[in-house]
Amino acid sequence: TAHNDNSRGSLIVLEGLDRSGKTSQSNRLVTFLKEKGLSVEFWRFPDRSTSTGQMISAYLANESQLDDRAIHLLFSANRWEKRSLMESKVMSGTSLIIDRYSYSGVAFSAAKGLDVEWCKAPEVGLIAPDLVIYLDISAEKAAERGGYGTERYEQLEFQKKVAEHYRTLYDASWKIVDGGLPVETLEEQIREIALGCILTCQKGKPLGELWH
Ligand code: FDM
Repeated sequence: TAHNDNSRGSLIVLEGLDRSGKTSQSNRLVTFLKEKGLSVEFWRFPDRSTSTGQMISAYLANESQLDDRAIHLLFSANRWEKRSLMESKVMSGTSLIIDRYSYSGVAFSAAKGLDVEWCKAPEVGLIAPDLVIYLDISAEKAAERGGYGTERYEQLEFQKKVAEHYRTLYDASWKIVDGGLPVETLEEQIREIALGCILTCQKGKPLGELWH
């Protein structure tokens, strides 16, 4: 993976249900890419460190109540806050491995019954990922993995609805992997897919925007 000085990095998103293994696979991928000498950072949404992130965090912990549309827009604003930094990182050659993005935004809010097109609208104009790796696992199987925590949304029936909505968001940037595979097998698959993407971006594939 030769890296010339002005080639751009990649925006790679991992998506999936709660307990699908996204976070640990994201971390493993970041470690691997760093060991290869690539410039890479791990990001996640929601980014709980900003002021919108703190409102989101309180909502998820059931410490505050918010209208479904209000929280949806906060999640979106939490991504908009990071848009310019994201663009400058990627354009200066750093790849970002991101745990959740606009697909979580739409799938979780739509699972509450909000209109999908309404949910997508505030995401339009955010940077489109070069690659979305979807860790496919049934809600039942995810729930068996040591159970859910206590946050809002960590419930079987709700997660089933989220899975249905994720399915409607698949597009050409998606690669679906089997979240039920052994960790190392999955890690290997993800490495290969990610390296392919990084190479394509280095060769000059333009950055896109959601939601075209
Ligand atoms: N979530 C996450 C949303 O509802 N909308 C969003 O835009 C994003 C990014 O927040 F249940 C939900 C998904 C999950 C919760 O995510 C917190 P983490 O990955 O557990 O922090």
